[in-house]
Amino acid sequence: MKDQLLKRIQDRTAVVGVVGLGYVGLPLAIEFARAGFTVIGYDVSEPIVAALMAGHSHIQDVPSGAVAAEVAAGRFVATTNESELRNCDTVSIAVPTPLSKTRDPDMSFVQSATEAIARNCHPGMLVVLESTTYPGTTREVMQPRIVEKGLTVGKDVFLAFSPERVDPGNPTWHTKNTPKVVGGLTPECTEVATALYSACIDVVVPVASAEAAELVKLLENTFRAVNIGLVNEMAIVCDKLGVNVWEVIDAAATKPFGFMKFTPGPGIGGHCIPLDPHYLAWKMRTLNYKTRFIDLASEINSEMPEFVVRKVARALNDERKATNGSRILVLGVAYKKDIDDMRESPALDVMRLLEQRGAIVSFHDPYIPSFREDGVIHTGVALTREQLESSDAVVIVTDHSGVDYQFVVDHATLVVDTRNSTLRLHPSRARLVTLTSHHGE
Ligand code: SAJ
Repeated sequence: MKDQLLKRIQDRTAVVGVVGLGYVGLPLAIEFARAGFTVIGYDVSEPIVAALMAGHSHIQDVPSGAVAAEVAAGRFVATTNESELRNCDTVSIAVPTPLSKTRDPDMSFVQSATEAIARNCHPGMLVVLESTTYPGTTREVMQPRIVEKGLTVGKDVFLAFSPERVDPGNPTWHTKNTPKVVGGLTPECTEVATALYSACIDVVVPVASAEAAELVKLLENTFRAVNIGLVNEMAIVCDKLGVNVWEVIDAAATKPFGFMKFTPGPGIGGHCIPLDPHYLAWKMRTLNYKTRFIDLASEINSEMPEFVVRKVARALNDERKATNGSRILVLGVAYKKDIDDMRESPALDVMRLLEQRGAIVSFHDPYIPSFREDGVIHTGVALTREQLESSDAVVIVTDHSGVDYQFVVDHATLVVDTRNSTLRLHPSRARLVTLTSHHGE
């Protein structure tokens, strides 16, 4: 079975399946199609499937032209019909792995995808899980469903984990040129999965097991969460000492070795960094171990929105204004610069906390004209001179590149800058407050 599948991968006659056509699955499907495979993309969303078949991409990093080209060439088909998976020789799963409100893994999407594949799997199939999850998922959650069909892993069916490393909006690193780690449940599984990804990704890095591959991803993202927590704590330290944290970090970053720059901010957002480390923390709790770095980083990162709101309140107070009743414009609400994604954005916390203190909050984000939260549609305002002049404070929460910050500081009266976007501007009308402008309470 293994040799037959390897040959079909080699000569591109293997039919490649991708389950979940989001910011991970769609770029991957397009790369497989470009490598010459026939690709079947399965998603539960009718609108997404219909749009893709009409040549429209819903993912910022995937141009519609790229989708249209592969659809027109007959190399990419999107479908909501799970029985199409029966025609696939390989299936890569890229579905969400959110956390529940109690910070426990929500494996429902992975389980549904696994069930769909189990109903349609056949001897000779390779299944690769890409969704970020706790170590052991591939072996403990997926394997039992697949082998129920009487298939033997490593012999007539192959199971592996390969973490996604998509960095939305990154102009340099894309699916094809970002090294891909692969770890199988058996050496044969690793071999087959390595052959598949080597067909469309420049560098593939096999590791000894699925658990190792699962942990690689969690180390990568825990590394980020912990280091962001460190610089956020440094911002609190600098605030209390009256030192500019950005100057300290930029000067530390001149060290040519042994240092990596991270920047403080209003908290962390996105579907990865705030969540992924909790998958590891959860798993280790089941083994009676407390992952203290993860918990501490999460604690500090989660308190940054409150830190920002206290900073705003303090700055208004300096002008004998209460937050209560003040008109506050939040500038940039996406979870990070130059993208249109709101998931877990700290801006949502900042706006909610300001409103809880009685502020009248509006927002402007060039990437997000409006967003829905808890069933309510929030619509942004235009960044006009009147809007700025009528605001008691403007809070820069996400530092999109395309915003004219000089225009902002020329017309606002007070600007609280949580991202160091106003560093090199000309002197202006507005009073500028940064994360560490005041001596802390
Ligand atoms: N952030 C900071 N300070 C920093 C870096 C980030 O406050 O120094 C904040 C950002 O504003 C954002 C959050 O942290 O709210 C996450 O930012 P991120 O840069 O980690 O970006 P993500 O979550 O979109 O994507 C990350 C990937 N990013 C990078 O490596 C730069 C990568 O870790 C993963 O491929 C991806 O998560 C994922 O899918 O796991």
